[in-house]
Amino acid sequence: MANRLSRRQILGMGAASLAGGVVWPQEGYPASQSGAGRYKPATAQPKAQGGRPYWQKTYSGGPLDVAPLPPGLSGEHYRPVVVPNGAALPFKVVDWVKVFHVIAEDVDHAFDSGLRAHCWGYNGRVNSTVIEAVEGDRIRIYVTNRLPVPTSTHWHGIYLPNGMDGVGGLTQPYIKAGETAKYEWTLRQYGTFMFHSHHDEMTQMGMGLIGMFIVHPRHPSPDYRVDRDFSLMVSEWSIKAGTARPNTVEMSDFNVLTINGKVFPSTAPLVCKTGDRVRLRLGNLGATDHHPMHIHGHHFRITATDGEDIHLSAQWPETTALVAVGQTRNLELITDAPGDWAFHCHMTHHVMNQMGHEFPNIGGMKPGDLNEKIRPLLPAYMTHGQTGMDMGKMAEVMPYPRNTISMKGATGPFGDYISMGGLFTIVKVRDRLTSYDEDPGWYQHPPGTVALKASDADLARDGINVNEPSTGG
Ligand SMILES: [Cu+2]
Repeated sequence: MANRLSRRQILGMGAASLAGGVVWPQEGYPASQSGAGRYKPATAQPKAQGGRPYWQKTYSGGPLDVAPLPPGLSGEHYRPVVVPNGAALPFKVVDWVKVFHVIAEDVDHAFDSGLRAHCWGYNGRVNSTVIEAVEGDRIRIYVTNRLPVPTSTHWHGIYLPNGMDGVGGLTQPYIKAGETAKYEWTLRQYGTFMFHSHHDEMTQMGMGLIGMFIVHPRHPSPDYRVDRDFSLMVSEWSIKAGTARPNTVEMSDFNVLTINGKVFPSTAPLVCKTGDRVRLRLGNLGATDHHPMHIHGHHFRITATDGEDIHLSAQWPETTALVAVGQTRNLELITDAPGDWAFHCHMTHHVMNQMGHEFPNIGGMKPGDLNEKIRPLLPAYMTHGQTGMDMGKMAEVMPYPRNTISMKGATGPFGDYISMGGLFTIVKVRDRLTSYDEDPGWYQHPPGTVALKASDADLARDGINVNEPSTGG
């Protein structure tokens, strides 16, 4: 029984905790140490018993009656995150309270220059409106519902009073069409979180009612400071070719995969300088798919989840991080290799644009003169994909319906097609930049560092006979 606390001890702890109230860590608190800057109860935590530590942290941010701190201000207390293809929501300060106004509404959204759809979004943007605040801030968020149906807004991963949790029908009444609800609490943690509709989620999140919620630490450790801090929300949609409204009934066959509501080539590049410390904050509020996000030419460390920072000794080096539905992951790296580096989901179907999947597998089929026979009837006909998906060629010759980006990628620096779409963007690392806000164009490779067609001289020097039978190793 030595390892167990007596009932009296437990009651005593509770009383001490209540009497002691709660304080914030003092200025200079080593936030990178255990607890990572979160505020702590004033009373001492119970020590490990019998050499066997037992769970002693708070898992919900501790007591609610913490006094707010002065509003943390951009430039003074934090460096704002970068939101490619999006923006942070403005706020005003009223009597030390940060006041935000979230508006759920119809948005005519462009996923790319070739595809628009009638979506729902927050404050005129789809998936790319970010709420940004600081640990210790008192925040008041008004949510105005301009949709034709009821909604509610959940603050995903955030410690708050139960009645502010935003689960329609469970913790609050619906926000009916035309109504405005008021949420208010004090932020008692920092990290990468999200917000989304929590009423008829399948429809409302599928229509676009999702966003990132970034909370900066009140006392950041030196480790927290990065040169580039990107907020990236990934999601998935079903929009059949030729239509202009997401099909939210779809359960598995998604064909438009987005970062901050955009597909490649409309995803804004992540512009960095050589040697920058870079944080990629990823969130996934898609319907059903988890996304293994992969970087080229570098590796990153997974430094935090939406639960908490991961201690340095436990950070996991990877080139691919799985971001499951409902998760956030902070990835950190040093961009020390100049170039245009792909950063994308590694599920091959998630880097395609608006592909339909309802056709037979004709890989390896010999179409003969089928194309020529059919073209008098259908001038742009091409047998679909017998040697793969040459998207550039298909985009040129295939007759697609209006408002469709089937197979669309982009022409790259060598004049060839980059056969990617969807969950794909480019980390552009440069030795010199005039501005982080401008696309620096394609990378200019130093001479001799591009894989080009081998010359006859190369082949002769190295004794490569391109016609010799392959040995199979
Ligand atoms: Cu994916």
